[in-house]
Amino acid sequence: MKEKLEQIKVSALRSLENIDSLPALEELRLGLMGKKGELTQILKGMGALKPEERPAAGQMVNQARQAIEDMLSTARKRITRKEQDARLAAEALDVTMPGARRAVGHRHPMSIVLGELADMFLGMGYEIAEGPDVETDYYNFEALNIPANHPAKDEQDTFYAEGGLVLRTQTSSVQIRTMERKKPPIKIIAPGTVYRSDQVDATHSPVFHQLEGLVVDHNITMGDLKGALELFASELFGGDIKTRFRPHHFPFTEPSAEMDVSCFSCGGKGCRVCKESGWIELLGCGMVHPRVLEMGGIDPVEYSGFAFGIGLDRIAMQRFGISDMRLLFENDVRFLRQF
Ligand code: 2NM
Repeated sequence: MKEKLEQIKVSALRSLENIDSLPALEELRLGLMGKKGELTQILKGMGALKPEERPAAGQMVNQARQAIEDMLSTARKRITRKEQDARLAAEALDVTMPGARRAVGHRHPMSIVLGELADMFLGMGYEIAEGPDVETDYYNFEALNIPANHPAKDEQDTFYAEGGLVLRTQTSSVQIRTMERKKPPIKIIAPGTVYRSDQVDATHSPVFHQLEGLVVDHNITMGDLKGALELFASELFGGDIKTRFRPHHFPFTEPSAEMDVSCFSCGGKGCRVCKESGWIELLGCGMVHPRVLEMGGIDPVEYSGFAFGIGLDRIAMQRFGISDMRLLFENDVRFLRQF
């Protein structure tokens, strides 16, 4: 029996060397000390011994069991420690690593340009006015002295919505609404989205952006208009820029003009950018038509005013070297990320 017990111990020790999980350890324990375990069998077999042999045999079995329990306990500690080490290694966190960068959005080039221009006018004392994109025929056309038979009202040019409403074709409706609400002095800009039923190509889009301005007070003259817009042009393009005013026609201003700036690409000598003319058209302007003042509730005998309108999309394209206007509206993040 002594040999048998010794053999069980040696074999258990050997098995333990290859065990590295708790379930496998439990399986080994049951094989030794469970109901049908080897040690249990030996204990059961003690009944067959002579009474005088039993105390010594019992002591031997108990010693063997104690030894095996110690071995199992040592192995259990080793396996638990190893499993814990593995888990800690897997969950290890290097707190000195840089964190995952949060994606930061970019400002749209249109917003950048609009913000810069708005800042220039705010610096000259203008306030920002806003109004609805969907307008009545009255505010979009009639109050601006655009007669019923005017070609701009054609369905080819204007988007008509139900109930005689239109998508505003310019932001001038905002100026009329402001005149109705406020007594002069009025000094506002109205930036915003406008809509015209244009064929889409690299330089035309049915959705584009304008910044219009309106100044109404006593004794406002064409000199005030020129001073304000020349100052604006030199802020936008730098002090060396030259300007010129060409006569033009708009229904809502009289007289009307377009303002050109000397070509910022060639300095006025003539190049492809300015189509060899040395000049680039920047904006439309004029003295507010007396009838328009009147429809805004302002007495044209007491007051006068000037107004202007600038297309923002072309300025953004020039400013950032964008060759196709459609890029401004597609909102492709590969494009937008560049600003
Ligand atoms: C332009 C050109 C000239 C303009 C006129 C008005 C209003 F409402 F006061 F009559 N607002 N904006 C105007 C004048 C707009 O855009 C090229």
